[in-house]
Amino acid sequence: MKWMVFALFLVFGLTAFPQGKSTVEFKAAGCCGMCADRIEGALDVSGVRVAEWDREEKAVFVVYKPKKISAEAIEELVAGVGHDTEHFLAEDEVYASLAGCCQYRDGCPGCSEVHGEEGESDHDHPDQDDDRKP
Ligand SMILES: [Cu+2]
Repeated sequence: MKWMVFALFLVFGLTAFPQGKSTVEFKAAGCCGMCADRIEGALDVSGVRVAEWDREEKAVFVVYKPKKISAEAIEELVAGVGHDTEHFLAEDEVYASLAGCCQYRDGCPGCSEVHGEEGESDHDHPDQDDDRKP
């Protein structure tokens, strides 16, 4: 009898993500907290439940509804605001419009001066990142 309870528990544990949610994680280039805001902002769309960009890992973790949006489309959204991902490259024009400290292709040149060592959140640039999706 005990094993049955355990088995049931296991089954329910595995289906703890109801309503057909999926997760995806992919690399996305970026530098700082502004990049995080930009990337996460781009993923503030219908079908995406959770979007988090990890600055250390340079990776985006996303919880989404596969019925509404595909993992591919999610990556494209990130590339669309200027951040290269595993499978999509941002357009040069969009990339060029990123704030100086977000120029990750040049090794994030402005980051150390602008943000210091740990200054992730206490910087505020003029609104240069209004290139988000409507
Ligand atoms: Cu940045």
